[in-house]
Amino acid sequence: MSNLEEHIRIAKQKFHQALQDTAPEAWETLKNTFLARKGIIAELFAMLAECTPEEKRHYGKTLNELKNEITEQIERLKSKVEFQLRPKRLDPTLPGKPYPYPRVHPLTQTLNRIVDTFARMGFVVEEGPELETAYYNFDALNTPIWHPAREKSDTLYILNSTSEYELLRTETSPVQIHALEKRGVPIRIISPGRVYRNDKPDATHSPVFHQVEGLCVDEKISMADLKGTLLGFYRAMLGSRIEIRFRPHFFPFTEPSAEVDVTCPFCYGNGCRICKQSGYIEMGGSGMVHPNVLKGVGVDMEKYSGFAFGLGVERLAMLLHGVDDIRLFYENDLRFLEQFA
Ligand code: 2NM
Repeated sequence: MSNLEEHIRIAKQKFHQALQDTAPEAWETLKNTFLARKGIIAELFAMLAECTPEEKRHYGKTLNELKNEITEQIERLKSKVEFQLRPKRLDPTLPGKPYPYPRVHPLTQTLNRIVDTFARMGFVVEEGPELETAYYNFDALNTPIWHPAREKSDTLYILNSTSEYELLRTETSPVQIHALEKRGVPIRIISPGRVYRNDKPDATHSPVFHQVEGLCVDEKISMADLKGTLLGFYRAMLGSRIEIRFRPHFFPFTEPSAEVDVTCPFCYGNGCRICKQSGYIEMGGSGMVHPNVLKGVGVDMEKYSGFAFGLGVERLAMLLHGVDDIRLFYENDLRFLEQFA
């Protein structure tokens, strides 16, 4: 069987050629071709059957050496592939993945500025529940039982577990009643927070919005203190050229009451598209705390008087940033929010 030597030589050559031509990932096809039960090496071993004992010993040894070499090479390929596919370990020298830069929501930015401004004027933040009783939201605020604001077309009522009606506060004024009960007078607080109205959403209305109300009760507090406080506040928020204007109004909880306008920060009173040529923009309400409100919480009215005011956070944020639809603040569209870096 002298041509067995030639077959072995060819097989060896074939393997080295295949090793060069085969992608490492395809190591299994090499293994099948050469080492499988009916592969090339097995075929060569089968040819030993027709050899003399001396040839068997000689070629058997050569064949075993070739088989070992092929096995070793294929194993090398296999471990190379497995190494490349290994789970990647953490490389702390790699640059970090870009992470969205944290931004503060425009309403929160506005609220923070409002709170900071009043804080510098000596107001302390007071917070309270959003779920209220009619007593704190209406009765204690001198709102008569027949007042339209109490209708369920305006106020969102909730039947609680003991079958009594509660409501979602329509103002943050109930917080001020709680504070007066808890801390007494003198007091100088603002109460920022969420309030609820049974309103259909549109560009300027949302059933949930945010208010900041202020209350100052002390000896000899007058309407001039109210006006000076609001003037200082609006100038800090909108610029030192701002003036304010009080328009007589009615609120159950204040007497006298006034609506507060600021000169339009876009035209400074000359009239423009933003202020609809009026030169003014309505920003909130205010007044001297009604005697019935003070009486209700046991304040000595011979000694003390107070002013109160309320303003909408969304309204101010819209004015500051030229936003024309309140709903943009609640939709969480990043294309909108990312503009308030
Ligand atoms: C406003 C307008 C005017 C107000 C009154 C009180 C309280 F509790 F002292 F009576 N807090 N807030 C008030 C007064 C709120 O919002 C438009």
